[in-house]
Amino acid sequence: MSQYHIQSLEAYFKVYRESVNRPEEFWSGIAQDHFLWHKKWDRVLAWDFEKPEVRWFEGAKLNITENCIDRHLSTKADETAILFVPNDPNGEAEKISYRNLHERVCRFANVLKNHGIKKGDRVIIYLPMIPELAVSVLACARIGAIHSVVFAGFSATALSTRINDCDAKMVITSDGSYRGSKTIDLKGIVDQALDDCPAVQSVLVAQRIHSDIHMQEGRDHWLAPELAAASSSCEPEIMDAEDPLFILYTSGSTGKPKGMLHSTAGYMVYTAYTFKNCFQYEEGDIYWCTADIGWITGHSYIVYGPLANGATTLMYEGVPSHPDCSRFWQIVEEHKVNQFYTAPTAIRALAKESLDFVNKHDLSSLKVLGSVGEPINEEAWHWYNDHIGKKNTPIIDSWWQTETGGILISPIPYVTPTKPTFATLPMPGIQPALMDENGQEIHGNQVQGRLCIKYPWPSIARTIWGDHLRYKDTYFSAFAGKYFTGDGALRDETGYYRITGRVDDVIIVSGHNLGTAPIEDAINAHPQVAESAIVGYPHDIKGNALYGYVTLKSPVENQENLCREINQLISQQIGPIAKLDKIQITQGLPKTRSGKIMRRILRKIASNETDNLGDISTLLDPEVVKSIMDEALV
Ligand code: 7RM
Repeated sequence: MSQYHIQSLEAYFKVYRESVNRPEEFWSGIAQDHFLWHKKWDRVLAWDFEKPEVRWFEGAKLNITENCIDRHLSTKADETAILFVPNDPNGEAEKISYRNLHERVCRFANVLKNHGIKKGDRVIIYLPMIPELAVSVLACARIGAIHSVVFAGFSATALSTRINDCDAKMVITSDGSYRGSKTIDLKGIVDQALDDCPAVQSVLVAQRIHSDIHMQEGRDHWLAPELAAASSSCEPEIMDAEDPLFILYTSGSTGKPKGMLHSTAGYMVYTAYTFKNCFQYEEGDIYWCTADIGWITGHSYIVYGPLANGATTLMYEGVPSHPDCSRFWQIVEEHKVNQFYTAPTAIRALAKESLDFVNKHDLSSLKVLGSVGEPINEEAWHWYNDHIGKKNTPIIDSWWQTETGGILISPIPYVTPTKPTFATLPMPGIQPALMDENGQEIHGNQVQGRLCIKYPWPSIARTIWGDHLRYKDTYFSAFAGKYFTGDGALRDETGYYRITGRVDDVIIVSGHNLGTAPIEDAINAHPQVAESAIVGYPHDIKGNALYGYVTLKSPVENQENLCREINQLISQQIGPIAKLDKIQITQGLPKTRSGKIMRRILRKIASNETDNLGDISTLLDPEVVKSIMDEALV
């Protein structure tokens, strides 16, 4: 008997033990009972982290869209699969039932076929958060084409790099997108990108903003008439367990983006299982993840994980601040959202604003709050807990990566007691290890090191598209026989994990290992501070000294006092060793489009190495960099 749904701490420990002692039995039990297979596997797992090579459920045959759509039709055809909430606050939400989703995916799949797209072909999807985005992802999966979604905030250069890297034959886009009160000319960006992409044969264009765009004869096609003319049934392509499902690009610390390749069966099983447990999703619940489908969070926890469980997944087109900063809470109230999953950067931005935005809405439907993308600092955790969760809604601080496909370390709400800033315990099947600088595993509790995973789990990325050597070098070379995450973590006295940030964020000051997150927590405790980021810069005596960039909730008169108070807080909470040598009050921090602070750039500015800042094209607002360089230091 398999344990798909964990409902007590006792059950968690039991299942966890089994999953480590007999991983193959554990995962085949989960896979067996909860999915639709055309043929079961011959072998559960084959792996070798030296090569590296991982294969799950080899020999099995399936189609992931049958698992996400068709198999729910007999029981919930009229229930809502996707609840689409448009950018326009006066616009009406659209309920897409499982029946309707099935029809739309089939039509779209037939359009792809009509354009010559076959199993294994790569299709780039560059769309805003509109239903066509989810539908096109599933349509690719229906016919075995490999989708690669590029977040529709990336530039033409970033887009063309990705199109060329995976040799895509087709691009799916829209005339434009709404972003708050603005519109963005997506088709114009695609046109520019395609000047450098000779292999692209066709472009499908969804109409969203009704702008006047250029359509290139023979290459560009309006989507709507083609969908209307296509058949509404499409037999799923029967895929092997290890056939590729998608490529998703993630930025490396240097060089070109890495096209992480995920395969079919393991990804499906793991995202479905973790969705069910990490969100404790129950029949009838309304689940909302605020990420964009252009990120892994959207792939796994807006589309595949929820739909594989027959859930209702809310998809929001807009931004948190339109028409004002109450929008998220207004949507939660209006649609009675039960599980809400967002990023620390969004929480911090909203926490800066008046509490009236929150308090005028009824948030009593909420049962689970999630956080992902960055370490969630104490202050943001408490704000989320107190004001959104009203102190009685568990926060799951879920740690994972594009490479891991699904959540690896996270509390299970109502099961795992939470602890601010701790991602707590590994999911079943996940075997973390903390490593020291000499490559030795650090055993026991109350220890800190580099976070590795010792054993494969079903949704680990299988390779970097076109560059297996880079895959090996990046993830399997630092520590022999282990997957290296690039993150640092500590394990507390009870075995809970706290992710301290990328290992390159660890700063060694006078021989002391300082993580950036705890220092930032101390700074953020100051009532005037909105956000902060700490980096190291070379120092003759200490080796490294600490440089803090701080943004404020509102301007202060006496910056020197403020800086003194900040250092007092750090001294109290961590110790004088962690006091900042320099503090810069700044207008903004350089963030990637998914909300991660790019410390690499701040490090260069702090070290006066501004000649070569590296690639800043993935920044949300590249202008911020210049203003940081122009600001005077305190
Ligand atoms: C899901 C996602 C991965 C990196 C990862 C970490 C950081 C993500 C947390 C976190 C602390 C968390 N994929 N990260 N979640 N750090 N606590 N709960 O974000 O590929 O875009 O980024 O994000 O550094 O390695 S990602």
